[in-house]
Amino acid sequence: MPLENILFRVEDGVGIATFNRPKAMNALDSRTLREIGELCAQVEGDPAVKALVLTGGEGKAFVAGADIAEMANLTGLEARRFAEAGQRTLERLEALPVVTVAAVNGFALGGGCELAMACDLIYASERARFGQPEVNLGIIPGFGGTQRLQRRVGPQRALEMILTGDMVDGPTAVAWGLALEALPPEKLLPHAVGQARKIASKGPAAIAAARRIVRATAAPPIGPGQLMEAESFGGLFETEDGKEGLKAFLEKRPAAFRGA
Ligand code: CO8
Repeated sequence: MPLENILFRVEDGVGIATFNRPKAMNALDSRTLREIGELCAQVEGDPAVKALVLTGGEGKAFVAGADIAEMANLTGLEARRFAEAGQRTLERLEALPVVTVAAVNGFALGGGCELAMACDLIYASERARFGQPEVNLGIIPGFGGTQRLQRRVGPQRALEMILTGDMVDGPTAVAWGLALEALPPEKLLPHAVGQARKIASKGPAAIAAARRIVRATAAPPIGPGQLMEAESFGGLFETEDGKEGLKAFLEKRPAAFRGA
């Protein structure tokens, strides 16, 4: 499958994947999700790629979430399947044999924040905005956000972000442990690629072992939580509020939730 919504190049052993769907703020539609799978296949199959950096380039967005236009008319079952497909894709990204680095240049919202959190290391631009704004749409995170966010920032902060839908800037993300550093925009990608290149220069078996051990022991597995997340995510698409929230975004008006 040719990559259209992701530009991919390899420089000195570091793969640089740039999301490139500017008309929708790099939102993840099902094609882009499949392209992330294809990107993983390319990295898995190419020993010349020793590290992977994900970025939204110089635009306003890293990735502004799952594609709301595509989600708006899904049934509960279809929404659950879409959430599961996203969860599997991010698990595959997380399981890549090489280190993964997110260079978050701008909006990393919903599925975009979840995508960044599936990477080993997150560096942010001072202009970055992280958030899980799904409640504004009458739904919840569906690509593992209820699980990975609390493992990064602790359950209380995660709950605050998920319940308010508020965005946080790069420096705040650093203060909370969501990102490692907040850099001036022009320094972000060079820094992220530099760190990736440094790691890529070490022994691959040592890097793989360290990643495996830290991952396996840092926190309980996310599988059971992701199952609950996908079930609830699908269920919310059957509610009036879920339908209203998604429709309101597309109609550029505030949602009128009724508790139904
Ligand atoms: N999906 C589709 N289109 C989008 C999205 C998105 N997530 N985000 C932005 N766009 C589009 C806008 O509709 C707009 O299109 P158009 O020009 O045709 O009107 C264009 O991008 C530019 O957006 P704005 O005009 O809104 O630009 P602003 O600079 O005013 O605002 C924001 C930028 C803050 C990023 C704003 O666009 C926004 O709030 N976007 C939505 C963010 C959001 O709610 N993300 C979460 C989505 S839900 C999710 O990710 C759940 C993950 C699990 C999914 C499981 C699948 C079933």
